Amino acid sequence: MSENSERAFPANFLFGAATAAFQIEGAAFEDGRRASIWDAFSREPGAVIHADNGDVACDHYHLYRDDVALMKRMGLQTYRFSTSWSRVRPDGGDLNPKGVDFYSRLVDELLEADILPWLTLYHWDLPQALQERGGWTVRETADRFTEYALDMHDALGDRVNVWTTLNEPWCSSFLSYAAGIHAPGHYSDAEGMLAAHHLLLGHGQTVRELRARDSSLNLGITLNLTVADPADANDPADIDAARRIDGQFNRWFLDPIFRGAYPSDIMADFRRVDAAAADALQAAILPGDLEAISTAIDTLGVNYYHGELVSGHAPVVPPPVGEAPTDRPGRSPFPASDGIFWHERGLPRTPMNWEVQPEGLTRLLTRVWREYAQPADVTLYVTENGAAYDDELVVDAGEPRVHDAERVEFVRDHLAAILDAQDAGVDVRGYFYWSLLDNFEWAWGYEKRFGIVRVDYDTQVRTVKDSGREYSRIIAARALAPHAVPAS
Ligand code: GBH
Repeated sequence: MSENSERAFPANFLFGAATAAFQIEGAAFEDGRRASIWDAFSREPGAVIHADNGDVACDHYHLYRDDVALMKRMGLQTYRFSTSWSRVRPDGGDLNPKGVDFYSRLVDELLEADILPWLTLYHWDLPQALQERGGWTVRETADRFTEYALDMHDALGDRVNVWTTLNEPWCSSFLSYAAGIHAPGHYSDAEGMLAAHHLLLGHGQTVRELRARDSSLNLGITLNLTVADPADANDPADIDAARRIDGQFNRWFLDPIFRGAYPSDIMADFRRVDAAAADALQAAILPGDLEAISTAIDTLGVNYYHGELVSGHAPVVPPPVGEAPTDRPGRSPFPASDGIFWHERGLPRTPMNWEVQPEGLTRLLTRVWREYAQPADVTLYVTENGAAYDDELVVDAGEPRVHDAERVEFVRDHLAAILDAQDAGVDVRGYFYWSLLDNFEWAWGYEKRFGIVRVDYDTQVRTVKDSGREYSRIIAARALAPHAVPAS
């Protein structure tokens, strides 16, 4: 593809940005909201860097009108946000009308600004009361989730068309119940497997119920997907390592949703490493579950950050470690990662130690389109993609500015990767930068800044970064200009 020609996006392509309730709202105990697992976890010593928590965050609960006005000025066509279960049903059960009302006002504000609301029902903030009854390791939580979803539909179904059940169930199962680094911070492979199943069940039965209520809704799920490459494409041990990482990240979720079956090779791997855990999982999969999980969806959201280069052999040059900044020990989130090593390939890395690999997005979209989405008549959107950089606020000609040149390039390169996928025949219809705002980056607290808008956590002042300005120009032009426009 020529570097010098302007590359236009199709007319139906949507440009947006994403956030999540716990990461931006604050007002953690206002208007009847009660603790979620992240409120509880962030209070455990050593769980979150600097003991940061979500009590105030970006104070979006109070500043949402200003934030929507900012999105409008930036030219965003759509805004992906999540609703907080513990605001709406503070104990997981009874409805809190004040909590619902916040989302009703937010949606009205978005519609007034002509911004399409893209609603996610679960972005990791389970009510703590439900965790105390077993959280996602118990089946009841899937039923409570569907009830909560139906409450949200009662309140917003007349104004919200796009409904995403879950954000990244891999994170809210394996990272949370097996690796110990996300709430509730457990260290059990068996719990991770059970949580993943009950999350998927909650997804499937919610899609089924919402579809029965209103066939015109656009229903879907967002997965964190990756490209797993063998360090040596001719080495059987490396190929097997890539198979297992692909299987545990991608196919473990894609296959039940699109094909109604868990991948048998990974099920066998789980059994090989922990037969008791595999037995517990098999016992939890009841007749009808996979039919529910594979209920037809309209939209698959793809969150892409980086790929994985894996091997069956120890590396000569080990890559930097990318997770668990905290005092808590971290475990592997992959039950069957025995004998798998990550290798260094010399790609640039962000301060999260994540590789910057835009071409991985092209390959990922192409593969997911051909193997899963196209045969099922499902539309693809990139629902998250972004990077943390060590941004600095400067004053330039009397104006506050953030010259985040690396993020400008990151956004441009990933949008180009989407255009490359479209050139290869992939129907991908939108891009949401993660994130609109700097926000609570889970175990990293407020230390890592992903926003195209800077947040000053003392004053709550927002400053659009150079990347945000560039994104606005791209949206206005609906095209990638040949060279990075110099910061104005
Ligand atoms: C997203 O998840 C979240 O949806 C969002 O809330 C978050 O703020 C944002 O990204 C930035 O982190 O192989 O164990 O080293 C991130 C998805 C998937 C990215 C796993 C890191 C490597 C995990 N993550 N990946 S590991």
